Amino acid sequence: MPFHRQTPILRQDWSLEEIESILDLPFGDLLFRAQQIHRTQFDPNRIQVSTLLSIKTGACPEDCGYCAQSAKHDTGLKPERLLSLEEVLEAARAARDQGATRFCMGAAWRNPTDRNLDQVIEMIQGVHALEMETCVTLGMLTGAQARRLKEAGLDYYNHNLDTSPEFYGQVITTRTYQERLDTLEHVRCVGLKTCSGGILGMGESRRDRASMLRQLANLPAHPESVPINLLVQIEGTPLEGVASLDPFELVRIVAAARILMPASYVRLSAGRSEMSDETQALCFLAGANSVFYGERLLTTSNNASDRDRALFARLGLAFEEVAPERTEPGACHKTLAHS
Ligand code: SAM
Ligand code: DTB
Ligand code: SF4
Repeated sequence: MPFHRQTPILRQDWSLEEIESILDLPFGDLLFRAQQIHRTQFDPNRIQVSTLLSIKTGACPEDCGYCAQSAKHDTGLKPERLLSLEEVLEAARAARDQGATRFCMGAAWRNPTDRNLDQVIEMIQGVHALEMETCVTLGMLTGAQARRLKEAGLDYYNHNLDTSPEFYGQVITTRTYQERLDTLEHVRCVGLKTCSGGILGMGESRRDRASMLRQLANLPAHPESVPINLLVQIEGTPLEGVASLDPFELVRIVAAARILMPASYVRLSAGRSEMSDETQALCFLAGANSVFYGERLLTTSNNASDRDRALFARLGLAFEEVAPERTEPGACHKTLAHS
């Protein structure tokens, strides 16, 4: 049966109490509500798949407490230079041959230099020529850098809020929450699609999780893509050994993200290789409709592609073709004095 999308009701005025009461719903009621909304916006039996590649690994000056790539933590990771254009295109072709429709390139930078951007732009153009959607995550951007990326044909920029503003300082001290919001504004205001989400299981409270969702859902335009990562614990990072999250809490957060941001893709991101098939299936039922697909994330392993294909087949989920245009380019309500 062909899928007909309804006009979404989008709100950007969620209160923390409203979100907490959504999260407090009986599990069945929460999933039912998320499913109802999901089915007004998406074919429930299709999943969007993106493949990740770390184009520049390690030696990052930031101190993000979860990250294998911070130079401030002794994680044993070997830093690598920026990959060559040919290395990137070879990986993109392989991802395309496996069925991925979007290729996401990540760099361990606080922010790119203009010279870095010249090189990444060649990669974006090369991947675009393979008829894949492009996404990059390069750290903080100026308005002028965001504009250059847009002009180069980039589709998505990933920049996660990662957690609540209240908990942020316990995880990262080398940048502020406001700096994250500023980059998101630059990205939105040049008409790039935004990919922004966070990480669960870092020792944050339920209230922090609600507060992070509130930040995402109350942005001037909902991110087109919302990655929900489960912390991948890395030896040598400050967050190694933190108590693991109840899988039902993960499912609840996915469901709440779906309810708050009905038209956004919700991506079940890092941490899938530690989840059971049943947990992943519950997340898809709760409204997750995108995953990272391919054997590796940035520095850690992802689910094997054949395990993923088998799971999707068991659930009757088909890969989505290149996503149709869903939204008008980012509503730009400038709050910055200059960009
Ligand atoms: N350096 C850029 C930045 O931080 O924006 C881009 C790359 S960074 C690795 C991209 C995102 O990966 C982070 O914002 C975080 O959400 C996620 N991430 C990094 N390490 C992770 C981990 N160990 N577990 C889960 N997510 C992680
Ligand atoms: C996102 O939200 N998660 C991805 C991507 N965006 C860049 C990164 C996950 C990294 C997991 C840990 C690692 O492989 O180093
Ligand atoms: Fe650097 Fe990004 Fe890792 Fe933070 S998350 S240490 S900014 S690579």
